[in-house]
Amino acid sequence: MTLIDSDATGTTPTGGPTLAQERRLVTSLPGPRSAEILARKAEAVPVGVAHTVPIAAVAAGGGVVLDADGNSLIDLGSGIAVTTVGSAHPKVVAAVAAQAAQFTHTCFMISPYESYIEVAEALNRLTPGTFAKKTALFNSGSEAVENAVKIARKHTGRSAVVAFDHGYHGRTNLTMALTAKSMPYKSGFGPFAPEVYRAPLSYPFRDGLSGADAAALAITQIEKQVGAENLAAVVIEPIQGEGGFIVPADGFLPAIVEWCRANGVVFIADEVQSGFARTGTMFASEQFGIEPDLITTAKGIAGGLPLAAVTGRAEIMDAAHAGGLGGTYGGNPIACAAALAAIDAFENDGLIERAQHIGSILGDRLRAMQTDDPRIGDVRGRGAMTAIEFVDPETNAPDAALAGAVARACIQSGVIVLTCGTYGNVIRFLPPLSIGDDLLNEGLDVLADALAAA
Ligand code: PLZ
Repeated sequence: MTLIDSDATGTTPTGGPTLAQERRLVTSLPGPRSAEILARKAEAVPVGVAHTVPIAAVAAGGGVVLDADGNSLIDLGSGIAVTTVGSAHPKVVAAVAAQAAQFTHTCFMISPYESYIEVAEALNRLTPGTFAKKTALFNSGSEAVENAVKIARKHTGRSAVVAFDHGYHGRTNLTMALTAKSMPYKSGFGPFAPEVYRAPLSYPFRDGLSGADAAALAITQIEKQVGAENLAAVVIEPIQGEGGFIVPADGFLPAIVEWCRANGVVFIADEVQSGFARTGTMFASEQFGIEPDLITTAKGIAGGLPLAAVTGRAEIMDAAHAGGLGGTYGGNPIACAAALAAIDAFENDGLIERAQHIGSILGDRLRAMQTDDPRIGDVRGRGAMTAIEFVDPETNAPDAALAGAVARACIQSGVIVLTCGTYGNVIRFLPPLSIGDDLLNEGLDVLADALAAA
């Protein structure tokens, strides 16, 4: 496993400084240097751009993030599921440096270059479904989702779009409309894009429904409140990210896909968070036996560089007229070089197996904690995308205060964890696949201590 060995040392291919793979706190957080930088942040950056870990990062790699005071934190967040191959994967670092020396930009809509086409070919090959596919590249997950909706509308000649309860699709105007949660994503930022409708999701821990029953409920609501003949697309995360790592009951997603096919509705899987080996398969859709018409990707695609994609059936992707899709930076050559290096790592460094292995450590340890502590109501997710939902053991009511307290305690002890969920009562684990087992286990030890103390 070359990736783990080389990246876990933190050694750069050019022989740069090594990052010790350890949790090390030399100050309380923030330390004095970070505090100084964060004070400048408060002066220079608007409050809307908030942060959860009170440090200023100066380096990251393997399974750690180093701050300006020399603290080394265990990374169980990957910058929200982005640095899946690691924060400084040697192949990515080398590809970025080489491409930057060659050219940084021409604009693919002006002078195309091969690396964009290679990324498109790789995504057409790697995404579920053996049908003919095409791919367009963008800069962010939100932009990919926006463009998937544009393509679906042009293809169908219809305008309505259905998203689901707890869904998260971005912060732009259309994707805010698609996103379910008001605070902090939407509140005060309307009016939102029209013709967006919401359907109930399968949420096994809370609705107790079979996949088939949950799908029937959603489909009836869509038929009655929207009408299939008006509907361009259904947009859904196969496993929800920000919404709480909700894994739908078996059969839910296939039933929705089948209904979409029967009604000429484009099924869009938003795999921005769940894609690229994170769940123990290249894409989460594979685990539910579905072949989306369109699939949106970003985050893990390019080892930390901003890149996103819409991949899907060639005849749908080609519905948009020439010049109808694009953007100045979409498929930037440095981001494409990084993506090709990351995809090489996903395919050749055993990262899918690594995600499965990390998932088994997370699952075993978190379920053991749940057995001892009824405040953990649910352990769910797949692979290196696993979470725990905190509840009041008597009533199952969401316990956001506990999730927040445990997350803050972990961070203060040098372990980066993220919360999520509509009710804010979920702690999610998204470690880079370059983290070592020891470090991951140490992170979970810290979690167990934080939980016991809370
Ligand atoms: N679709 C499924 O998870 C981004 C955003 C966090 P962008 N999720 C993290 C935050 O507070 O902004 C995301 C996602 C899914 C779309 C997006 C949007 O991707 O690259 O952030 O635009």
